[in-house]
Amino acid sequence: MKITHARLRQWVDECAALCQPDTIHWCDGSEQEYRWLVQEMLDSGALVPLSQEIHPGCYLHRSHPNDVARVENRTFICSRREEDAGPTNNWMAPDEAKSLLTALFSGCMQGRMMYVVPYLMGPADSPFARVGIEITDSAYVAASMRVMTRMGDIALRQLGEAGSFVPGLHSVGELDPERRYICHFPEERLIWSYGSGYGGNALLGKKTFALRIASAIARDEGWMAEHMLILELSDPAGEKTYFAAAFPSACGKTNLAMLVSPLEEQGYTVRTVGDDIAWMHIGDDGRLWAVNPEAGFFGVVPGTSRQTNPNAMATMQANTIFTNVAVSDDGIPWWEGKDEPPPTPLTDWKGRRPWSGEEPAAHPNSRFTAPAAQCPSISSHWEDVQGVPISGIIFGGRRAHVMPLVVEAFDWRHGVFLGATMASETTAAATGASGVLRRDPMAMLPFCGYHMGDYFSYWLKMGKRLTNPPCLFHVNWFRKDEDGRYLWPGFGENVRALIWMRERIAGRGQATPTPIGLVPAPDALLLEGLDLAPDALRELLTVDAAEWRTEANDIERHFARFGDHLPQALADELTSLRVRLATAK
Ligand code: GTP
Ligand code: SPV
Ligand code: MN
Repeated sequence: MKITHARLRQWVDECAALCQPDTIHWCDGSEQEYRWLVQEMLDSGALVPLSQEIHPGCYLHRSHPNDVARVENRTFICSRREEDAGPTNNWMAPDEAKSLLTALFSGCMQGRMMYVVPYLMGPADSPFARVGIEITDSAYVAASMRVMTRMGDIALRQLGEAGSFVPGLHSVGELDPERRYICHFPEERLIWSYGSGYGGNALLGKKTFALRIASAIARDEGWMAEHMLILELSDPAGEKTYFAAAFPSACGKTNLAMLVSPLEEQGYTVRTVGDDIAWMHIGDDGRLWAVNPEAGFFGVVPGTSRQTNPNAMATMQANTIFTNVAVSDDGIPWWEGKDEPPPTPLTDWKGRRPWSGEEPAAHPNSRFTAPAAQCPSISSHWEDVQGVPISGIIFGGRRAHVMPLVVEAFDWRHGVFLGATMASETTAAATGASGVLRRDPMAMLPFCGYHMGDYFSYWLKMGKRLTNPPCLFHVNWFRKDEDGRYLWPGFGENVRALIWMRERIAGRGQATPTPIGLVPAPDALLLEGLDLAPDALRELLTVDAAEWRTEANDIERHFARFGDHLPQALADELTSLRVRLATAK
């Protein structure tokens, strides 16, 4: 396709002059091109074929062992003013970032190919879709972008001769962790990423554009870019309710979006609209309408089985790039939590054969990259150009204690407080220690492209603009008993919490007020067919006032970080919580 967009051509020329690739390839997004990319990687060893009989079109990629997750400490918001990045982001002055990375990018593609990857975030022809262009020297990134986005000519057509696009320059560099920088220039709507080939660091449509840059664009334009799955719940009357849910990385979004309802016979089914990111706009009806900007899933593999997530298993059966899983001699991928025991001999994610058994065989953040259209539970509305109308927003985290199974906010403002004070144990999705409890507001701590305090204000403002706002909730599938066992079975059974939320939205379900919000009244949860000890249920719904008084103190410290950017309304919510707790048992 002829490139008629002058600024695009100019930017590509500038990047080529800087990086000095041997050749430049403009990706058209065709099947034939994808096959060529795969062949190049098979030849170079970047991909290993899996059993083409059992897993047609499936390959294994082993990333560099020092490059297996997002790097939050190497991720920067390069706004002109440091204050605009806020206390939760790393900041670097734009000039400093530009000169530092210009030196790194200089000549970095010598002897290599530069791929120009045009891509569309959002359904084709949607008024909410946006164009990005990623320049990369990684065939793995180019191939992954074809799965994860609508890539190639389709994006160039949408761009036309003068449309706007978000440019992103990426090089794997020398994969030196000390020379790894993921830089965002929110005012310029520009991304520069150097030194990583992994996931959210390198597939620039995802976290860097669709969340960090898009959150800044959305604030300026009156919409929302959120780290949320989107799902469709059908009830026995055939009515559909759409939920968006924000859980931190590796805390259950993909699983909830794809859940198989144990209550299908009773008429409750779930369909998938998106598993990671929601772009939401206010409709003429005063409701919030969400599109999934992505076209594929970059999902966590460990823990996925026919038992826990059969839809994900079916999705990754074919045409999937696996990253950092283990593999048997006959090309069958394996990971911790798969239904079958490990085959022997097994080659671990680092390529060591046989697997010693001392460390996990698959990396805890190993992933599958697969087209969304392959998901058996994909909703017939997943590519609707106007999106789907959201009736419930769910926040959630991974908390062994304190937080009940499900809570409904008293109103929007209180719901924003629940989101702003969310906490969760860290996971392998980012480098650093796992299992450390941290506040992760709206699951956006690593992804908000501007000051988090201003982001809270923006949420409050959106609530005022929505004449028909969604109800807000908080869930926790991960509460544990004294012996460290999960109290709640999770996965498909989570539909029971969704059904209660759906009933609340419809003005029917029964709730009991607690100091922290409304929990299901005794017997309000549909538990038919579930073998759950009455004690476990009681504990799952317990709000312990003493624990929560300690929690309130921690929330005060959390809020203190935001200084005078903290909206007064949220400080008032904390005061109200303390008042309610003071009179509680
Ligand atoms: P990102 O892709 O990093 O954003 O993660 P995610 O939020 O989509 O998380 P995902 O659904 O991939 O789940 C992460 C891990 O949590 C997997 O190992 C799942 O098996 C596990 N998990 C998901 N849902 C549940 C649940 O309801 N209960 C329990 N116990 N584990 C769960
Ligand atoms: C996450 O960490 O939230 C992910 C994976 O979805 S990554 O694309 O690497 O950010
Ligand atoms: Mn995610």
